[in-house]
Amino acid sequence: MNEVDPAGSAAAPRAAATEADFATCEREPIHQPGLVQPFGLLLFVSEPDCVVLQASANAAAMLGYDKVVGRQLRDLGGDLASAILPRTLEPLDGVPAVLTLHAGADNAPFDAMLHRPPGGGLIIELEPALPQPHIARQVENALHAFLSCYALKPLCDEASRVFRELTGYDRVMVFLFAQEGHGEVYAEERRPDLEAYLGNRYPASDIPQVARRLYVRSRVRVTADVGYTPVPVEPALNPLTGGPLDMSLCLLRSISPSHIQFLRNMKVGASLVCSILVGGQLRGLVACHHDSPRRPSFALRGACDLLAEALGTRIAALEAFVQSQAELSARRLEQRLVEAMSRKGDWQTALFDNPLTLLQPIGASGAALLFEGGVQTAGDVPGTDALRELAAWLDSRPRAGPVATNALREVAPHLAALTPVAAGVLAVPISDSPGEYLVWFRPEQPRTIVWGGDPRKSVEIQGDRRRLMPRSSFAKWVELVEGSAEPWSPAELATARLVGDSVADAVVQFRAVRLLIAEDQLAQVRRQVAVSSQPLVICDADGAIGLMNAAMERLLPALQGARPRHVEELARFFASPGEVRRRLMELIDLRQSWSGDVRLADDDEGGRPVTVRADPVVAAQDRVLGFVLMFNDLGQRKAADAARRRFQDAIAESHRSRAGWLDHQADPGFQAVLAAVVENAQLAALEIAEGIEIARMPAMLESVRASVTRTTEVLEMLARQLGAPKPGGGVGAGD
Ligand code: BLA
Repeated sequence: MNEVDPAGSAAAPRAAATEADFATCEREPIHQPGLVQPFGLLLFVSEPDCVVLQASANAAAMLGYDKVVGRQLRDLGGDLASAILPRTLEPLDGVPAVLTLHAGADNAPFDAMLHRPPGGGLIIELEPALPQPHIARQVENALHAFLSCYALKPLCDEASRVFRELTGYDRVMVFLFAQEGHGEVYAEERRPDLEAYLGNRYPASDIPQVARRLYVRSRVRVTADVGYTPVPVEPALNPLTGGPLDMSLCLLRSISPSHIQFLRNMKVGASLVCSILVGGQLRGLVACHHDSPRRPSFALRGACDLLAEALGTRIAALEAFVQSQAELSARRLEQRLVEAMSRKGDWQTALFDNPLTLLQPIGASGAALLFEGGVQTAGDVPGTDALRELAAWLDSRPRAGPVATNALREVAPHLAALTPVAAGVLAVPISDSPGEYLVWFRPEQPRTIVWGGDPRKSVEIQGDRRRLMPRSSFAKWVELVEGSAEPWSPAELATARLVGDSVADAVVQFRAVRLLIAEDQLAQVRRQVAVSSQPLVICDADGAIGLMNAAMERLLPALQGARPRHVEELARFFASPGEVRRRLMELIDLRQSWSGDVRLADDDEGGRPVTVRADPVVAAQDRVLGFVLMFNDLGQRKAADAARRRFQDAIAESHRSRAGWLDHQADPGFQAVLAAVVENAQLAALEIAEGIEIARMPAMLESVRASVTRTTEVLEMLARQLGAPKPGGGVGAGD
């Protein structure tokens, strides 16, 4: 899990051991010690002729001969050769074959194991036969018991109980490795008078990596008598390979002296240890210790092998279950995000309206979303400024999936003040933009760690040499760990990653939708601006013209299709280009607004006057988005004003000249009609002046004026034709 910060190991002891000390341990070729334990004998024979090439020094005596090396297998008594021969058809390179046979001068019963080491030949291990206990029933019950455990702790408790009942050893420990390498006695069953090791932690160096690698292949190890004297294999070298015999899969392999020393220091007389493999990886050991020497039968070893295998499988199943639960809760959250997005276009409240769904799957006490400069939080979190500092720190790190630590101050000392609420930080990026994260928090939890002996004391100085030595004191050594939170589990990390992925998807979707909406709005506004009668130029922060509307193009007939690209290019269309350019430069470079009168450079019309209003458009944080330049054709305005004046004059005039006569001579009916006509015309003129484009105003007013004049003339003509006024009569009224 390389994206996970090594700060997870905050609780590892500052062991005085150096790399070099560990290297010495790691270099020991424990799989080819050239020695066996004396509770059995080893023969290494050639194939297919089955001549003994190497043998443990105790072999001849145990079989009752002078010597065995160089002899045919069939000359070594009993049914040794005939029992073994049929089994040699099997590959025997991964799992040894187990059989019972008779051998030696006395035709004695032996339990035998048979396998092929790398480089060829057959290794035969013989142990004086032991009565085989009937344990099938017990094993079956144990398997059922494992299957009814739904959490790791009860499962391991059950395992230690089952192993102790089955093996009868004084102490059984389920020893689990942490990701950082150290191990912990996670479950224990022991003789009541023995000191408890439950909960003790042991540094990684107590079980070197070479041993851990070996234990993946050889699943059961027996130390029948810790006080044994190792027996050499003779001759020392394997004639087929020229090197020491590879005894990786030998049950009789002599155990490393370092570990024997360890067991002696621990006052252990015998051990039986099984590997716990989860998904092919060594996750821990079931270690059975006995006060006095003890040799387990083949059947018992087989049963232990099987149960350890079942234990590993059950752990894998439980972890898969936890994982699938985590995935389920992440999926539920995703579902809510998707729903909220499509219903309200808002995914953020979906995350925060029910904080438990965000916090519980990760086991966090607080969470914060940092998105587009905003901060949303749930539960216990640091303050907003601190969150931004945290985001800046996250930004400064390589971007590769989640960042997790359970001791923030160790990886980011400048954030040490956050320790009480945020010693544990688990952050997932939710976009490729800096500062955008979903972060979970855990508070500091001062803890005591009980080490099974001072973890720093495994180094001994011998003369001028430092050596890593098996511990001699197992007295509990308590370490107080501060500044750290409960570490994030692999399942929690996986869930966080899933939730982060969902949120990242929502963010992308959200932004895509927003882009569509913005583009639509932009197009709409662009259309509106484009058809506006107000001449207008819009340019970006550098002065590049983004939009010049049709009214502007009409204002500048000199353009003739040559569209200026930069706002400064507009200067040449004005009568005083130098002045205009200076104003435009001040606008773009200094953000100086400009409003004033200028003249256009079209000399045929003698330079129409226009007004200019040019302003920068400033967004948040003084960022200039661009500039808007609006023009007003003073020529048009002046023409319109003149038209309006002409209109008023004309109306007044026609009223004076005609109405004079009408007023005095005409029928009062005609007078009322004339008043209505004038009023109507004036109203029309008002509407025209307010409502229509300034350029068209003079013509419209002129037409209204003309029609009023005509109406007045017609009226007067009518009045005159009708001759003398009819007293009290109206226009055609009543007839
Ligand atoms: C092996 N060390 C082991 C094994 C255990 C431990 C369980 C595996 C033994 C087996 O599978 O048979 C350690 N046993 C423990 C611990 C407890 C326990 C911690 O019961 C606690 C209750 N050991 C050291 C040092 C070195 C070392 C300092 O302490 C190195 C110099 C070496 N340990 C070491 C080696 C082996 C080992 C080399 C492999 C033994 C072998 O399989 O040959």
